[in-house]
Amino acid sequence: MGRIMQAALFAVGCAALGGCETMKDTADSVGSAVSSGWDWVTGSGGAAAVADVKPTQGNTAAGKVEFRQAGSVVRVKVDLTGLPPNSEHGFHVHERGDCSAPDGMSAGGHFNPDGASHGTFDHPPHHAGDLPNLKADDKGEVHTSFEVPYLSVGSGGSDVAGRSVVLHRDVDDYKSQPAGNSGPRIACGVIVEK
Ligand SMILES: [Cu+2]
Repeated sequence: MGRIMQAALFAVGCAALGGCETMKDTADSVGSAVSSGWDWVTGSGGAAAVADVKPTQGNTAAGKVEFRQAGSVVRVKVDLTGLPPNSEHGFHVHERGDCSAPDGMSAGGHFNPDGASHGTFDHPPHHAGDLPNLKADDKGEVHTSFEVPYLSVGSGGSDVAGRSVVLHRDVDDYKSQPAGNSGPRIACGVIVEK
C-alpha cells in the first residue's frame, strides 16, 4: 500500500480503533490480509453505489464491489471469489457502464475524465479509475476495503456511478500505457448508485 493511501487509512483508522497495527502494511496491492480499520456498515454514510461483478466468458471470478462517499474520500469494499489462489490482479473503474460483451471490452478504457496517463493509484498523475491491484488469498478470494481521495459517488466529475469495475487476469504494473499491461478482462460489473 502506498504512502498517501496509508496516511489516509491511518487518519481514519486510528481515530476509530485507537490502534494502527493492522495498517502498517507496505505492499502495493490489497487483499484479505489488509484491514482497513473502519467499520463499513456503520460508518458515516454518504452516497453509495454497488457493482454486481460477473465473470467474463470462460472465467469464474465474481462478487460485489461497493463504493461510498465519506467526506472527501470514497471508500471501496471488495468481495470476490473464484480467482486462482494467491493470484494478483489489476483492478480499475472503466469508463462505460456496459459489461455486455463476452470479453468485457464493452466497458471501454479506464475512467479518465482528466486525460491523465495511467499510473499508480497513490501517486499522481494517474487515471481516476486506477485502483490498487487485488491479491487473492489461498482460497482464491478477495475480501478487502480501502479508500481513495480522487473518486466521488453520486456527483462530481469523477463520479463512479454509471461506470464499471473491471478485474484483469494479470497484475497491473502501474506504468505501461494505457492500462498497466494487466491482460484480458476476467470479470466486470456495472456500478449502480443505491
Ligand atoms: Cu482495467
